[in-house]
Amino acid sequence: QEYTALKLKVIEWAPKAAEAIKGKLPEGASVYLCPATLRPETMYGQVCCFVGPSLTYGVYKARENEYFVITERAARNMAFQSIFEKDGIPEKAADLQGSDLIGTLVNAPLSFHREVRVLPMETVLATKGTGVVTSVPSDSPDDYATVTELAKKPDYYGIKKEWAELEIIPIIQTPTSDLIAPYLVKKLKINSPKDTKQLAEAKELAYKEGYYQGVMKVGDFAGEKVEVAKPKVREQLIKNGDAFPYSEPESKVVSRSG
Ligand code: ZZB
Repeated sequence: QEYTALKLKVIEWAPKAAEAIKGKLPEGASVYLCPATLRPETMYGQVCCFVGPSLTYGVYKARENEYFVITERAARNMAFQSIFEKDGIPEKAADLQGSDLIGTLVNAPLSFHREVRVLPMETVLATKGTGVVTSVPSDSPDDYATVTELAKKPDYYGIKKEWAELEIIPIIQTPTSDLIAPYLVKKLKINSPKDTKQLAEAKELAYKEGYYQGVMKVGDFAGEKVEVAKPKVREQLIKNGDAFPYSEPESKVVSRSG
């Protein structure tokens, strides 16, 4: 799988995360949460960044004064892809529990919402990508189901309701809708992030329709087909230093096509 790993710069740490990294990073270092995505063209629609609350993350040194928050598994992969200044064994500055990160404020490159919060997603897999997921509820049914659930029970999830209620802006027009994910979630009667079977079906439909029939509604490539715009948005993100290529070995268990 060839992912695009995005760099979401930490603006303000949640109190527990601040505590956990205290004294462990050089003064003035930049720290980024790095979600891996297959849909760089949807980055205009980011509304939050998900972590698995029960997963463990590390703060890894990428280069002088630059650190990435990702799973250890992802750090090991990156260390072999010349993503870090030093190849081989990744250098870890601190450990962070996913739950400690909830509420952290990050910058979201390209998004209409310049600053978004880190929120919990129970279905984040430790075995895929970086364990960090950027949330685009306009085009990802899983993301739409999760932000809907979070906004319903903010106290239960230990968040502020408004963190889960950022406006969902249409990014891609398809023959059925310009908000394909909410459309499919309603159509397939998906009530919660736990409806995993229907969500898998919705995801497949959203991928296919978005990729083959989608047209960009926003951004520098508005009016262009998604198929054409996707690599252009990716290049732009990488050129601006907001993202980097990250690949991981194809695994039967975690692959989308199975
Ligand atoms: C933004 C985005 C926007 C995504 C969209 C999808 C969609 P896949 O398809 O199963 O191979 N993802 C990445 N890492 C994880 C993880 N560790 N646990 C759970 N989900 C993860 O997975 C690739 C997509 O799954 C990634 O692309 C990411 O969400 C999420 F409009 O990033 B995506 C129809 C999907 N649309």
